Amino acid sequence: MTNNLSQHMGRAAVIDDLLKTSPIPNLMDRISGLDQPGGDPRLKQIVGRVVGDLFKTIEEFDVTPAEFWSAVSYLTALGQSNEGGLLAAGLGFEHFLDLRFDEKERQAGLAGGTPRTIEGPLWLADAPMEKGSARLDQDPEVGEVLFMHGQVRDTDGNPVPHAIVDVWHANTKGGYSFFDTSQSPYNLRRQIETDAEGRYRFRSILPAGYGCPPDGPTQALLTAIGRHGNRPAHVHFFVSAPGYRKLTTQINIAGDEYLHDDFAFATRDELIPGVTRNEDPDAMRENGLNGPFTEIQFDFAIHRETASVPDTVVVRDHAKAA
Ligand code: MBD
Ligand code: FE
Repeated sequence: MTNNLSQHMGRAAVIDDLLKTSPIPNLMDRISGLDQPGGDPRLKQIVGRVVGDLFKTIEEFDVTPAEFWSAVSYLTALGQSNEGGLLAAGLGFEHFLDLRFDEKERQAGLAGGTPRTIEGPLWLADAPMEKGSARLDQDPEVGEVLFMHGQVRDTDGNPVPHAIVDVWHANTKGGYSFFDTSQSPYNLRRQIETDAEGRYRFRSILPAGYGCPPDGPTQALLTAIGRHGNRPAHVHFFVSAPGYRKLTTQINIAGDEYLHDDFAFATRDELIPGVTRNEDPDAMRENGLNGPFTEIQFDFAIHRETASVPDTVVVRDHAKAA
């Protein structure tokens, strides 16, 4: 360790010496615009830090020009295939942002409530709005019927009527409508307004886990570092109501082989509800079904708005149908 550390320090010094051999004086300040009056001061600091850290990485690992240019090509391909958000999840950035949110809430004394976990890159704005209950599966796909229901409450246990439960999940092949054009727009996506008791309910089909596109740049990097690109089966939620902090979360389907091996690091113990398989013929008939179905009961606890903690509404680019 001492050796590593001194090697590292030695290399940092090497970088400074190397930069001084440049004919350009104050090279780092010029790269990041710090020697210019215009521009965003915070962005200058961040660009300078990131570029400097990458210079150090190149020096420390003696990165070859061929390796460097392959990384540039990689980023180009990543953008062209629109997988930036996918890689951000796979490299743990999105989970890391969650950890920072959690910590800020802890420091502000906010405790309890349903834990957050990552949004992921596959939400679609403006899913159809329904009151109280909804059916999410609108395409003729055969899958095990899922009934999910519960209540939205505040952290004191009071029901939150007229909250919006925005729910989205994959089909039985792990694909998300809109992004997977074999599905109709908004299949397996709805916004459900909770009733006067804060309750929501939906009928859908059990999702399969998600796998990164096998020929895409995200999977290519994961494979190159010996990782898989799979997520356990899950259902996403935004839960929001006026005067409350927006909750971004997911539930995982227990029993999935990737439950504790999610490539996006989103699993949390409190987000693995009990899953009941109902094979009672009377229950099937009552629900208009002729086969067994799965039931999940899950309540959400959301926090009241608090000025002392950063807002949980995350601003990021989102897909929008037509
Ligand atoms: C998903 O369905 C997902 O939720 C995440 C985080 C990344 C890729 C696909
Ligand atoms: Fe997902």
